[in-house]
Parts: sequence; C-alpha cells; structure tokens
Amino acid sequence: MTIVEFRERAENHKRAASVALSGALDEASFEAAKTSVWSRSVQQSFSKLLGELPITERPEAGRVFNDLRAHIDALLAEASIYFAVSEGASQAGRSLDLTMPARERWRGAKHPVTLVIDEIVAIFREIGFTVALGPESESEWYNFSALNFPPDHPAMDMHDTLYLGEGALLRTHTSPVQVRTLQRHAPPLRILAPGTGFRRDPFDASHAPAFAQIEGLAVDEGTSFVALKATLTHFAQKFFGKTRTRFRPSYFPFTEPSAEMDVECRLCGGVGCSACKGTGWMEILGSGMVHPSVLEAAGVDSERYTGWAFGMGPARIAMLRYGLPDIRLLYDSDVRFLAQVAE
Ligand code: 2NM
Repeated sequence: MTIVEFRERAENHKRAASVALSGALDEASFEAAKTSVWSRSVQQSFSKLLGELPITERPEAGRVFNDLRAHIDALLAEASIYFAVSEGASQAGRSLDLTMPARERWRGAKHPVTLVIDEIVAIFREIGFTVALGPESESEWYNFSALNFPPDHPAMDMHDTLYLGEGALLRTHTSPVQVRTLQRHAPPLRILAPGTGFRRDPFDASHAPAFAQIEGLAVDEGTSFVALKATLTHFAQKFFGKTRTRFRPSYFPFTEPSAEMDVECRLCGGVGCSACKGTGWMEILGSGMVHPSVLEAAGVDSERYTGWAFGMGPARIAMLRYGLPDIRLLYDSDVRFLAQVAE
C-alpha cells in the first residue's frame, strides 16, 4: 500500500457513496445505503490500510481519511434533510414532490376593455377633450327627458331600463353626464364621458346588462357636421391605423341629423367576410348634431351655439380588434381567456 493508492481508495469510496445515496428514494433504502457507505467495517478497512503505510506517510493518510469522513458526513446530512422535509410533509397529510416546477410568477395586465378605453381617451385628450364623470344612478329627467325623449316617444322602447324606485334608474348611457357638464360649464366645451351603462337585456353573445360606454361632446359657436366628420375620421385613423371610414344616416332622439360611422372591416380589409356580413364595413360608433332642445334643456343658447356628439361601446370595439365571437368573454373574468389577449 502506498499513499497514492490510499488516496485512490478514498476517492473511489466517495464516488460509490454518492451513487449509493442518490439511488435511495425512500427512507428505508436511505438507511440501508447509510450503513453500507460508512459502516464500522468500511471504517475498519480504511484503518487497516492506513496501518500498512510507511510511518512517514501515515499523517498524510490521516488527513485523507478525515477528508473522506467529512465528505460522507456532508452527503448524509444533505440526504437526511431531504427525508426530514419529506417526512414532515407526509405527516401533515401531503406528499412532497421536490421535482415539481415552481409556480410561475403572476404578471398583471390591463383588461382589454380598459386598454381600449385608455387608448380612446388618450387620442381625444390630444385634441383638447377633457374627461367628465357622473353618477350611475340617475333621474328620468337626466337620462331621458333632457335628451329629447318624450314620455311616449317610441325611442323609449329602445331602452329596457332598470328602475331603482323613487324616481331613480340606472343610466342607460353616459349622456346624462353631458347634460350635467353643460349645466355647470359654459361653452366652448369638448368633453369625453367614459363609464358604465345598464339595460334589462339578457346577457347574450352581443349584449351585456352592464356595459362600458364612451360618449363625446363638442359645443361651440359655429361647430358643424364638418368638424364631427373630421374629428371622428381622425380618431378612427389613430385607433385602427390608416383606414377608410364612411358615414351612414341614422336616428337618435338627441341628435339631428344622426349618423353611424363604419371603418373598413379589420378582418377582410373591405373585401367582405363573415365578420362584416359581406359588407366590407364594421360599425364602430353613432353620432350626430346635438338636437337644439337638448342644448336648451341643459341651459345652452341654441341660437348662439351648436354641438355634435358621438357614442361607442369599447367592449364592441375590443371584440372587433381581437376577433372575439362573444361579448361575455370580456365580462367573465376567466384568466385562461384574459391571459391570451391582455397586453
Ligand atoms: C350616441 C350617438 C349619438 C350623444 C348625444 C349626447 C348629448 F348628451 F350631448 F346629447 N351625448 N352623446 C350621442 C349621440 C350618443 O351614442 C351611440
């Protein structure tokens, strides 16, 4: 026996011990491996080899032996921590799988409807619009009468309203905010009213009983349908990228004339597809010149001032943008869906 051979034996035993311990997957086989890697007989056989060395090499061999012992102690300590944790977990009635991947970090993101609202607001802020807010519980006067809906007007049937009693109702659009703002602030005025509207419709693929809405209003001396068209076309190009728009006549009680704005279909580029029902166009908002009686109801002199207004549904726009078949996807709060569209 030489010191070189002794060192080799020690290194071989370290490797054998590592292999034996890493193969022990339960406590019983760990106990067996522990006995075999550092048994009395293993220790005695190293003492015996040490005794066969020339006396001058024994101090060095002693250091090699102590190093071997420390190495095996460390291996045993590491393995016994594993079993202590595992045993604690199984006593608590759970099993522990140390190979299980860690949970992914949760990243927050804006809801697609919030994102659309923020973008719309940012575009109109750039051109001088201010955000105005108001109550969701409204009076019949602010929600209908001031907006030129006579009590027997057939347009009232367009709104299946949620009445709260004592003359209060859940607003069916954010137009009451426009009336309230006009009462408080003299024109010229350009405002945007984002908020929630409510209706008694059942929740289906294209209607939600509580829905996001954004309305805009500009009131000034001499502002006209030309400004309406220019502003809304500018908005469409900023929001959707360079695109064609068209205006079609429509009807709202609070505007005259009224028009709907379409943009070229996002999916087929205007050729015609199932999403645009073959027309090549998608409707994105309603608009019109504010009816003089709405201005008068809000205390604005309709001989001096004109106004134009528009309204759109951010959820509908999010559906067009993300190609969604059902509006309920946007209101279910299902993270499996939201994770696919949130930015
Ligand atoms: C729309 C369409 C057309 C509108 C009118 C007003 C108000 F209060 F100024 F009269 N605010 N918003 C309006 C006009 C809303 O939504 C489709």
